[in-house]
Amino acid sequence: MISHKYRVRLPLMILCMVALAAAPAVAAATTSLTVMNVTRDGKTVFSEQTVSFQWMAQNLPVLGNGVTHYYHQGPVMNASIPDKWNPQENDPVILTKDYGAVKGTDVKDLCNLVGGMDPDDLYVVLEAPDGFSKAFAYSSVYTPQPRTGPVVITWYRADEGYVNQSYATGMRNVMFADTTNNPWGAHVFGLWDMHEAYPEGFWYYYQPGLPSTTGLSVQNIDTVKIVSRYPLPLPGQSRAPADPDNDHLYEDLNGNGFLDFNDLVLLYNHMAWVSGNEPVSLFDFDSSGSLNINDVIRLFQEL
Ligand SMILES: [Ca+2]
Ligand SMILES: [Ca+2]
Ligand SMILES: [Ca+2]
Repeated sequence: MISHKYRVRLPLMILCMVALAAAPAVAAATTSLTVMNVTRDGKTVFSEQTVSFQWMAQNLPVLGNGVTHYYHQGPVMNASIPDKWNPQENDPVILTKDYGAVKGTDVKDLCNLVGGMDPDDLYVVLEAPDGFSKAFAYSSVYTPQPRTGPVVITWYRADEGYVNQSYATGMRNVMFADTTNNPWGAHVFGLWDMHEAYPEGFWYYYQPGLPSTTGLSVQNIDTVKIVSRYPLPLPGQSRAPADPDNDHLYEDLNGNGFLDFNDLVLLYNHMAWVSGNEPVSLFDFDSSGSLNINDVIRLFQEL
């Protein structure tokens, strides 16, 4: 027998549950990051570490003072500005792209938790759980020019608090650019800053002909991935070794898509080079900890 009280409340509860189920998914702030160093195909992780934003705040240099505002520049829609790169950095709409008085951690310091990045590594990718991601060159992360500033993963915004409070778009990367060369003396990562300081392959366009640096800011980041240069193409090869069966061993040494006899010949002929230039774990087919003829024999048995 349902009491009077429940007769009233049950339909209300059901109504609430239906309303909740129908509500659109709202992205939630992320409060921890996994930093990884991976193979060039992304299939194999060399090292990884997961850190909370609190740990980052306590153990790594904090960038931002919670007072200074940082801005990016969106696409120039203003018809009175014909040069869509806007080298003068003076489109008034810039001032509406205020990412707040943020604090955060330099992506470089995060990369260094897993051994750091080398200039020859391919890039760093910042990823969100919804699949959105953006890639950054070594130079943008490790040797940024003042006009772009460091790539900072922010976990605090003065008007919203921390990412476990109301900073719902965090953790978010914001570039802490200097105040050149806009008319307001604001910290703006402008379109021309990107053009002059970032390699062309890392420029972002809102649509063809309309560059944008707001598009380089990823919300709700949960992964920082160094995509390394490894494995390297073997001497005389144009393609990098591959792992067709996804077991983290790279038996396709010539990178033609499958294991063939030429892969054995390559490993046999270049064993010393592979030992000296590649991460040995990728080619240690007999799990002995080093490379020798037994790895070639093991590969032969897989043919
Ligand atoms: Ca600027
Ligand atoms: Ca494999
Ligand atoms: Ca092959």
